[in-house]
Amino acid sequence: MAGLLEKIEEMAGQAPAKVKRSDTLDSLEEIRLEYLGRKGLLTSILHGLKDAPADQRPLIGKQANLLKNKLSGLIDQRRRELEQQRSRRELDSGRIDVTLPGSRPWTGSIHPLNQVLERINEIFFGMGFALAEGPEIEDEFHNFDALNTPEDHPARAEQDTMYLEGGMLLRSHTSPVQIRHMQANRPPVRVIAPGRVFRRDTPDATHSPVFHQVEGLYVDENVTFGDLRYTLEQFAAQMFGAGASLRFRPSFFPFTEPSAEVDISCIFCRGKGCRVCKQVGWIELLGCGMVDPNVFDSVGYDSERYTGFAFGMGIDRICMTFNGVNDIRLFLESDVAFLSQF
Ligand code: 2NM
Repeated sequence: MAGLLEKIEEMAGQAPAKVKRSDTLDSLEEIRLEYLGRKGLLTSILHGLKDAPADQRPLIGKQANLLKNKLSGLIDQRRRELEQQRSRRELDSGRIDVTLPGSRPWTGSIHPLNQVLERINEIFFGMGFALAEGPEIEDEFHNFDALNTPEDHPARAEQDTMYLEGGMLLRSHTSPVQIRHMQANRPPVRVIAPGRVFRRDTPDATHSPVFHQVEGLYVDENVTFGDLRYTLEQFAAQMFGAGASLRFRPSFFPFTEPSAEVDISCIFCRGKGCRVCKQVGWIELLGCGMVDPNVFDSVGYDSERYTGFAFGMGIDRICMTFNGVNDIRLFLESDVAFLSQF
């Protein structure tokens, strides 16, 4: 049975390499079972020894045992290596990699309308204006009568103004804040009144029954239309850049005389004409004028001694133009996906 010796020799040539190549503890165990298991190749040679010719038994037995010892030594060594690799991997996976980018916590942001409002406030504070605030629920006197608005003015109609029970209403502009401020303070007066205002409008992309205004009022002796123009031009330069120019168009408001509507040269095309200004080169910015003497009379100011200018602008439109927002309703919907862009 010279075949057994040759088989042992063949195994001795292959098995050690297989052990070295094994790269998992499972595959190493498979190799151990293949040779040294209860039905393994080497085990069955040792068991079959009694059938080999007597003169060859000692040699076959010796070679088989040598290989068995060598192989189990190699397998034990390889097992230790693989176990070491495994525990290193486990340690590595539990380690904190301080170079990994962190996960950013959610932070809130200032509402886009308030960003615009804060900027406007800062500019007028810088020119000596103070903040004035007042109630959103008003009476007809402060919202209309004191503002020289006649009984039959369309703005007073129920289809334009939101009336509440008991003759109260939701203010349709922030002018009543300035009426209250004048009632409580003597000239000189320099205030801006920002806030929420309400009109009966059917909501669409450009109309909202709730929108936002900043109004300004400057009363003293010798205040002129020139002061109004200079103040608004300073404001425009700081808000929109030194290149912005203003255009005054004659207009009408019950509470000012003369009155004007002011356009700003388009901040996107610098007046050349583009999509934003609808090829006109100008964008409507605000309304303004010299306070009507009747308004001063209704708050007890001497209209012979004092003059003043006032202006009012909608913040929502400015904010839309600034930010390329095409639907005014987005500002009131508290949609975090929209608001988190600002
Ligand atoms: C505007 C346009 C023109 C205005 C007038 C007053 C007050 F109270 F002094 F009479 N406050 N705001 C005014 C003037 C508002 O908004 C387009």
